[in-house]
Amino acid sequence: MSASILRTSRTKPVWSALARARFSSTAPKNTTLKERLAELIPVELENVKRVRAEHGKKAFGPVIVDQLYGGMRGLPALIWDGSVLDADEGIRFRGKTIPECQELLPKAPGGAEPLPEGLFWLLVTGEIPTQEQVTELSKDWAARSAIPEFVEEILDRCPPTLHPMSQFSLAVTALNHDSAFAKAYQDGVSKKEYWGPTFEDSMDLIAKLPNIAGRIYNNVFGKGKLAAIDPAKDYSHNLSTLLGFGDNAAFVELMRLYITIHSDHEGGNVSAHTGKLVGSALSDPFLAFAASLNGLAGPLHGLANQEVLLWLSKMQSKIGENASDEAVKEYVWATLKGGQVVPGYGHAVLRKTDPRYTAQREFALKHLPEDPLFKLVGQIYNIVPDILLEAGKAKNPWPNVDAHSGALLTHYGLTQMQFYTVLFGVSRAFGVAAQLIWDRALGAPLERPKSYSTAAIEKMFKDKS
Ligand code: FAM
Repeated sequence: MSASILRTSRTKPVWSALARARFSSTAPKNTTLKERLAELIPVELENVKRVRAEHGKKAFGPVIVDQLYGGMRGLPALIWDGSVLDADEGIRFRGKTIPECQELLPKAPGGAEPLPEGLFWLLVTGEIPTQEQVTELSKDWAARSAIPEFVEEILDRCPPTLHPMSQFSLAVTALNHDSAFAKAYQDGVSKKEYWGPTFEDSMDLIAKLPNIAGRIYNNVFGKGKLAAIDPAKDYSHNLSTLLGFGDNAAFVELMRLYITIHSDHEGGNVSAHTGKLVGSALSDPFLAFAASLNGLAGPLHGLANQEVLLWLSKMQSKIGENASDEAVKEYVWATLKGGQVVPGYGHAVLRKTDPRYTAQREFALKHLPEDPLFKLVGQIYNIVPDILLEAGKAKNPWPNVDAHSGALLTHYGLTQMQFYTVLFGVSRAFGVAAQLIWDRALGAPLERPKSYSTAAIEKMFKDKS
């Protein structure tokens, strides 16, 4: 290890930083997120170098031809540090389950749900920040939250019939106008310094999303003038205020939980992988995340939260509210027989009930146990898995995150289902941004996997036989 790497920018020995980073999960006090990153990056660079030296030439699982045709399921192909998804257990953010995050991350005064600011710190550093560090992040994001006037104009000129996700993606793309990374690159910044402007863009990106989401919501659903960000309030509180729900303490708590659990789901899902892929071309974080949003807008991914509500309302208009189990079963079978998927059920990786579903169910049991839509979601949970098993196609018959979220939002009056994926997108920025920062810090290369034609595959095996 070189002498420069043995000492961090704050002249603390690297091994103490390494020990803290790996064996203690609490952030050292009196440091900002950027200062802490500056300490951790040289340590992690050394760590990656060691892992590659020790294991770089080892095989990491076989690839079979079906994986080339089958959407690359299970193919080990990416590094993603913020979270890892286990098929049975579900997501862990930097090694921590959702209940552990709920317990360990700082909360708002009087609140019980984690502040997403703390989750972002955890995703970036692997450490649990102090209450003060989280408050500083809230203030920093509030200070960065304004969006340029021309982006406001772009949004104001969108027809209300343009889907909120398309508007969201347009606005995030346009933020690239002020990208610190794009400017630094044009100015000839050294590769070693890429992470600094990427960090600044990532912070700006997250900070500006409430103003974009709020403006879309107000424009599309005719809610009038947008409220202002309050620098004394946390991120979720401000987002809630911009949507018109800031006075509802339970809704604000829901937003804290919602943003935390939707933030990251390892690297292979469409939105995360797209952000990483586009970022690998050194497109700035705004361009990379706009691409993530376009993937999230697909009905098999993030748009499923809208699809679930649509499916539930169609069900209610067809078989009525308080329908019998038999009537619900018939409706589910009709969906399958019509060649459609049951939205909110199944997953490409998970093979058990999604803990993000469970976290929302627990929230509902605490805050809205008698809500009719929540009860319907519970009734469906008791019916759909058996039907999917009997139908025999889906590898996972259990519910995912999207089966539940719309019912909670509807309860508090956020009934505009076309908007639901925008909230998912606000949250997903946390995970994508955290990885983009590390990709630039560790010098992640351009992604360029190898593709094959069917003819090439046939020829390859013919030549071998
Ligand atoms: N309803 C009906 N059929 C389903 C199904 C569902 N919920 N889930 C899977 N299948 C079918 C699937 O369409 C496929 O059929 P074909 O062989 O005819 O193509 C078969 O079962 C095998 O699929 P799989 O291997 O179990 O799942 P995949 O890994 O291919 O796909 C999902 C995973 C999530 C796209 C799929 O389960 C699905 O379409 N679910 C409904 C949409 C949804 O809820 N998406 C949100 C996922 C969420 F976690 C997120 O990203 N936000």
